[in-house]
Amino acid sequence: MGVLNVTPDSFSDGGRFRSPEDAAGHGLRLFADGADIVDVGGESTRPGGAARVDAAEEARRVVPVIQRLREQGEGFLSVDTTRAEVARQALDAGADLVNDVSGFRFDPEMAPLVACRGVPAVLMHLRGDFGGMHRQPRYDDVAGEVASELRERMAEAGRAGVRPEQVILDPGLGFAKEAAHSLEVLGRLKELAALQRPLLLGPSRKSFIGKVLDLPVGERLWGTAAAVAACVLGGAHLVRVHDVREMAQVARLCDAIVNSSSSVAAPVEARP
Ligand code: PMM
Repeated sequence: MGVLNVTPDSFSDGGRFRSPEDAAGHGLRLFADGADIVDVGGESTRPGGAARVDAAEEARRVVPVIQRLREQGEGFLSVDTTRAEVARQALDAGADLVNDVSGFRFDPEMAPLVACRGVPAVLMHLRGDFGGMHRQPRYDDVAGEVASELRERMAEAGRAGVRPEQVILDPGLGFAKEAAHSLEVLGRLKELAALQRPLLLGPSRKSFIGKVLDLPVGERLWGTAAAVAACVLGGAHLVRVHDVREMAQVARLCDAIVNSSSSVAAPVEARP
C-alpha cells in the first residue's frame, strides 16, 4: 500500500503537491513502482497534535485525487479517513476500501457506512484521540492489550453490521505507543494472527525507527526496510509505505521466504 498524503502538514511528506493532478500523478507513480493499493489521506495524524480540518476541507483534498486516479489507474484505491462523510464521498468517487485509523471510534456513522457498502476496511488500534494519543501511553502487555482491544472493536463493528470478512486489522505502530511498544508489537506480530484477519502495518519512516537509529525522518529508508521485513516475516499481509519501489522488493523477497516451504521443512543439518 503506497501512501499519498494530500495534506499540508503530514509528518514525513506533507505539502508536496500543488494540485490534484500533481497528487494523482504521484499516485500513478506509486502503482508503477509496485503498489497494489494507493491510500489517499487528507488529514494529518502528525505526532504532537495535528490541527484537525473539517470534513468539507478533507473531502475537498481527497475526492478530486481519487476521481483522477480512478479514471487513470488500475489498482485499488483506499481513503485514509476517520470521517464517514469523507469515506462516503471517496467511495462514490471510486475508492475501493476505507482505512480508518480510529478503528471506527471517532465517527459513529463509519461502521454503518462500511456495513452498508460492503467494502473492505482497515480497523486500526488507537487509544484516545489525535491530540491526546501521544501522552504517556500505558500498557502492561502491549501485544496482548492491542489484540484484545482490536477484538473488541471488531465485535462492536459487527454489531453495526460489518462482517468479519470485510475487516483488515492494524495494530497502529506509533499511535498511542512509545517506540518500545511499537517494537514489541512488531516482534510479537504472530500473536495477532490469532484474530484470524489479514494484518496491515504502517512502519514507514516512523519515529520508533528514528529512535533506534537516531536518524531524522528523511534518513529512515533502511530502517523502514528492516521494519517491513519484520512485518512480512511476522505474518503481515499488507504494509503501508512511502517508498514503494524499494519496499516492494523487500516485501516480495520476505514473502518468497515465507512461502518457501522447502526452507521451512528442511531439517537444519540438510541445509548447505
Ligand atoms: N499511519 C499513518 C497514517 N495512516 N493508516 C494505517 N492503517 N496504519 C498506519 O500505521 C498509518 C495510517 C501515519 O503516517 P503518515 O503521516 O506518514 O501517513
